Amino acid sequence: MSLTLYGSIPSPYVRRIRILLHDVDFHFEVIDLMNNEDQVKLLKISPVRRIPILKDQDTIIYDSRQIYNYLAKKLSLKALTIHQENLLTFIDEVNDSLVSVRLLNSSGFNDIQNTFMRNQYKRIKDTLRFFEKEITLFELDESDYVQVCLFCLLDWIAYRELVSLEEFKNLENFRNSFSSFERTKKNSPRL
Ligand SMILES: N[C@@H](CCC(=O)N[C@@H](CS)C(=O)NCC(=O)O)C(=O)O
Repeated sequence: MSLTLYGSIPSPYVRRIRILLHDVDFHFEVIDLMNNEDQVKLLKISPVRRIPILKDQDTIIYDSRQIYNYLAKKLSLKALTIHQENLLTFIDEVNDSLVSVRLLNSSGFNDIQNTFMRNQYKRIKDTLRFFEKEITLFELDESDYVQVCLFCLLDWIAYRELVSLEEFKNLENFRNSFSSFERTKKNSPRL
């Protein structure tokens, strides 16, 4: 298999693709977003400098959802339904809000009363509350891509200590169960 995945180890967007490719032979090209040389390497492949990026011979794909859709065809996986796409959009929204909050915090903007910050935290909490209920409808399935993405988000939140998950008991149970699968253990950001 001629697949190369470019990405960092802690990124939840990258981890979902690594989990998806659990049974597939691929090259993982580590990009440390904090490293200047890696930033130069990244700029050579993408002007927007976001990861994950997948390269399959002459084909290059720049977004995790597009990567899923590409791999679903290539590997004969199930296409996502509209409902699954919607759940994925909710997961991505929380992920993006947390990436923004983290960047602002590391740039010294810690004022959580600021309108932008307040809006991000509202979105994050309300969507986690939504999934706290929604998850009761899921049957645990390590090959379900939506569950994979939700797990990557929750485990990244826990790893980076971004938001307390204490009030989300169902989500915490889900995260613990998912952590025990072989396909999630080997790409933990804690390794
Ligand atoms: N919509 C993109 C989001 C990817 C994304 O935000 N990746 C983050 C890492 S978690 C990134 O590349 N951040 C670099 C930056 O913001 O400079 C996807 O689904 O692939």
